[in-house]
Amino acid sequence: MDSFLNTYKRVSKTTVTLPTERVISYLGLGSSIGDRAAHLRSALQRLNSESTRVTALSSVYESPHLGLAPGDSERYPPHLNCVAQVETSLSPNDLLDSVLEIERAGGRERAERWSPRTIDIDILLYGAVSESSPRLTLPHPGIAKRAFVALPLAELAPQLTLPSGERLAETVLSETIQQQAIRRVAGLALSLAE
Ligand code: A4P
Ligand code: MG
Repeated sequence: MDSFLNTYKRVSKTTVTLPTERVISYLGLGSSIGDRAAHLRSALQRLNSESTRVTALSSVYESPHLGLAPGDSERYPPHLNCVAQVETSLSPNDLLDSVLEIERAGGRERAERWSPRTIDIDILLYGAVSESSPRLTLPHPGIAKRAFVALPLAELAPQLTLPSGERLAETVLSETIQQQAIRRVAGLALSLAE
């Protein structure tokens, strides 16, 4: 019954309902300060709503802050990252509003770009949508350059083809990805049940 209710959007107080088209989207989550695993869990629980169902989760990965300048390792602690597959009835812009709100609820403060964060959520892919506006670029331009995105995403969708024409399963074998220091955190499985 729950899944039936989630598939149909009530449009009036009468019994009229319309099917809601849902799009598969992949979100990259990251946390680098405080109880990082707890920040990821809270964000996933907030994400999992009537409009946006979390349908699959990758493993959790730990890696040093990418873009670290020499001597900055204390200021920029290592991140935990994961990827969530969601099915959403929101438009790309509404999904961005929703993830920005979840970042705010998770204590995210924006100081400078790339600053340490309790929770960061990027929209990696939204169906097959390809667009670029000052507010939103889809697919996210960092997928093929960042091991902390490409590895967890490839767990969930190795068959995905990036705008370059490359399949994700090949991307993860590239030198760019393979040379980055990163580890899968064994024994830290995220689930919505907690
Ligand atoms: N924006 C545009 N496209 C998107 C999209 N596809 N998804 C805009 C989400 N947002 C998108 O983001 C700034 C603005 O980007 C948003 O308001 C939205 O309008 P932000 O989250 O405020 O800024 P940011 O995260 O500091 O910068 P940015 O460019 O998003 O950086 P990233 O890509 O998040 O990278 N190292 C490790 N190991 N793990 C990490 O997670 N993250 C970063 C930051 C650097 N190094 C890291 C990690
Ligand atoms: Mg971000």
